[in-house]
Amino acid sequence: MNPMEEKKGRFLDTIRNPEDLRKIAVRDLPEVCDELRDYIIDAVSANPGHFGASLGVVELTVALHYVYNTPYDLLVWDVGHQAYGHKILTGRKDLFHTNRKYKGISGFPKREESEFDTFGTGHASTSISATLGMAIASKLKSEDDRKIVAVIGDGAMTGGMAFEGLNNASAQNSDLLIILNDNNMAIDPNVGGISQYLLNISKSQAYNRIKRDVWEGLGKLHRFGYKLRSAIQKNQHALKNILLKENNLFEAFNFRYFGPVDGHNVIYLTKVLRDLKKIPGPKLLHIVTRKGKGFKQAELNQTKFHAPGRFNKATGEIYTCDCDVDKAPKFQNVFGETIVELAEKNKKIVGITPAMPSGCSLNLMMKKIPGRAFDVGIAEQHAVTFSAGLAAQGLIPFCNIYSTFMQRAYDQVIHDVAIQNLHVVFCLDRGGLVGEDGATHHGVFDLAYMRNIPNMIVSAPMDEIELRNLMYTAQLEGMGPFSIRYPRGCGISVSWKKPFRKIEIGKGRVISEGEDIAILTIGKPGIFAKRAVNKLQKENISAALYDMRFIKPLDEAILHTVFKTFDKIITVEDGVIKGGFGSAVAEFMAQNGYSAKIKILGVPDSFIEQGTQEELYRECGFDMHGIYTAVKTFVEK
Ligand SMILES: Cc1ncc(C[n+]2csc(CCOP(=O)(O)OP(=O)(O)O)c2C)c(N)n1
Repeated sequence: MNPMEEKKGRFLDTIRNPEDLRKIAVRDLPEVCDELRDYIIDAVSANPGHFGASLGVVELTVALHYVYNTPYDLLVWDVGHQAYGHKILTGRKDLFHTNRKYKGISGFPKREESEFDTFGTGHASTSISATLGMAIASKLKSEDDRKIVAVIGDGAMTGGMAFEGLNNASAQNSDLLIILNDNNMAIDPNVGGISQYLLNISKSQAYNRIKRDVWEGLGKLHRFGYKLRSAIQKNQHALKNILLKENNLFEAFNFRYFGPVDGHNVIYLTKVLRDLKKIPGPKLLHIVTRKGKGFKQAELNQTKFHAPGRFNKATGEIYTCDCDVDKAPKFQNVFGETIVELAEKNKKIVGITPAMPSGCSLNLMMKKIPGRAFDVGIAEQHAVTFSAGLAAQGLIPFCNIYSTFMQRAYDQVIHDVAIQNLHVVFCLDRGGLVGEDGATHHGVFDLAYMRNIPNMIVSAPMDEIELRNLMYTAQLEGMGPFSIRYPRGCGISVSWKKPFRKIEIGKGRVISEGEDIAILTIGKPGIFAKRAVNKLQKENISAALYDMRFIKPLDEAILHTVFKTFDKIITVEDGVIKGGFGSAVAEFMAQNGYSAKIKILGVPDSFIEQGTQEELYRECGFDMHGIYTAVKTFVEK
């Protein structure tokens, strides 16, 4: 049963789609917003997901679906983590209790899920390019009455792609509305020149005074430009720097800039949007909102409540996860604590993250050694080339990027780092199947996309102690590009703070000897394989287990031994089968004239949706049970 069924909402219960919403009187929209907000709080406290961002855009969501003729008018949510209200208003209220669950609805907009999800998202800064494409398509199809709107946060606005979109949109002069949702936060506080610029506009008393005069007092928005200019003339000194076309960032891009307006006044927002509908050409509406609006703890602790996990909706207390109870550390914390330890000894070490300081735990270094750890904004390409620059001058950057977001910076890895053989250490967090975030976020491609780059060392630790030792090894003098990928979540070692040990490059290790079959693993699946081997042993199946540690260079000594000893080999990886670790082993076999039966366990050639990590490991067949079954059937054949 849908646990939300009992929740009563006078208006929300009547809204099956935006058409129902449009039947409600404007004066009642604040109540609709209250109900929608309550619904999100109830749902996300029990079934975790992204939280603060959706609360912040409740009024905007209601106003957009109220004013625009969705789904004919096209609405694109950048990143899409703030689209819960949108999902609830567009026919998915009754399914919302399955949000992010296995076989449930996705936590992000997804085209195949609803006609209201006009563009799939998950990674930041794509909305302007996507909506520009839609606007041009509408023009070419002569659908002149179709309106197109992108909603982008100030965090996503720091991504280079957003500016590539703005630049191109200005050349196309297309009919497009970009709504910039400015809450001065990414997941952590937003950083850089853009956020400062937006803050300056929002906080300028002179600007806000004139805005009142012009916008509310003098007349209609579509005459805004003219009225504003005459008002500016009266207040020239104070306003010149803020509003003139040459000085307003967005106006300089040929967008007409409107705002900032209060993004929590739903009635006013509907008025503004109605007016903007009448203005042709590229427009940008700057709204100011509060992340977590309406839930006190989320407003006060915006980073924690970005995606808090389960929490008590009455007290705001966040329930601890199983790892905390077990005291096994998360891999990200091992990274965070280890980089501080290493950087305190090796002054050349610097840390870089593109907007994920708390996600990857580089915030520990930012706090302890502030001058040497950098949050560069949602800018993966820049993060890599910035690291290359640091390395070119003799520093040793640890560039920590989630595996899935590193896809953005592939050319920078090759062109700026690998070709120049620069000593940059890539720490790819969230490698493998990440769980509830689903297809857009699984870090399953990195082993395949890193191993074909010359000069690159590609490694994946099986547990926390291995991660520490690989990080230690990677910062030693004489290294080049070095990639270390590790998964989301906890490891197994409760006491992981052992003294550092150098790991020989390209050297794997024997976990257990065996006779019937060899299992070769890379990364965390080695833990599952170890459990499978123990279980098989009780059934008198003797499997040798090797944790290869490196996918490049491969441990050829181990491989020669394995191919000489066994005719049945299973490889296991938490990544795509095509081009990954198993492929590397098969290539080795072919090139060295061996023959054996190889079974490759990993992620198949399809996009894996959301679920718990355990559910997805099982689906792909490389959890403990999957490995056990694969070995058993292989051996008994
Ligand atoms: C390319 C990319 N890098 C990093 C992320 C991780 N991420 C998800 S939401 C977010 C912050 C977005 O901030 P903003 O656009 O201002 O939206 P808000 O959450 O403040 O509403 C980040 C960094 C991502 N989704 N995509």
